[in-house]
Amino acid sequence: MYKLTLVTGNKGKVKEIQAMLPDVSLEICDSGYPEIQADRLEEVVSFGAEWLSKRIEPPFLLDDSGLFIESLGGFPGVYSSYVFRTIGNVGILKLLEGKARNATFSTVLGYYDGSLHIFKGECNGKIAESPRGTQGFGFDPVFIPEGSEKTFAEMTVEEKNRYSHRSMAMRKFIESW
Ligand code: ITT
Repeated sequence: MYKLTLVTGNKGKVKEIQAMLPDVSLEICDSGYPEIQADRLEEVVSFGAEWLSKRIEPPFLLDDSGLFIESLGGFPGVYSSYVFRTIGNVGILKLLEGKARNATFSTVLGYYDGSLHIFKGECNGKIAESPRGTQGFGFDPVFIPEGSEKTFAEMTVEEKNRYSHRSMAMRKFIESW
């Protein structure tokens, strides 16, 4: 069976990525990497991949994602992890009171096999009025993808993979692999 190292400490990402690679044995590396302060997810992934390439055996895959809310000027974006840990979904809903709710979820995957290949996926949608659902992780209870009435947290992994930013980036990666 083909082996691939996935660098993440997020078990939700592992489930979604494994579901799209049924014939691949994923080896999880949860040692992390420095997530630099940058304006774009691509920069975070490039720096992380470069740093990891000196420490772990290629090939490996890493995923940096963020939620970009239009009426908040793209916030939390590259700060999504910090914002989730601090104000969380409830804080996001408070910030959005009386504001437009359009948002985009983005994933940038970096595949490093001696050189770096970047794959980006985006999912447009809106922020729910209140959290709904118990599946998934992170901002899933408050994000409704275009074309659905459900939040990501009301979907199974397979359903979420029909819409999500991560699955779109994964499809691009799989095609090129
Ligand atoms: P890594 O170890 O892979 O870096 P992480 O959880 O720190 O895992 P990110 O920096 O990519 O991941 O994600 C930023 C935040 O956005 C973090 O709080 C995640 O829980 C959340 N997030 C990422 N992808 C998501 C998704 O598909 N659905 C909901 N929340 C997501």
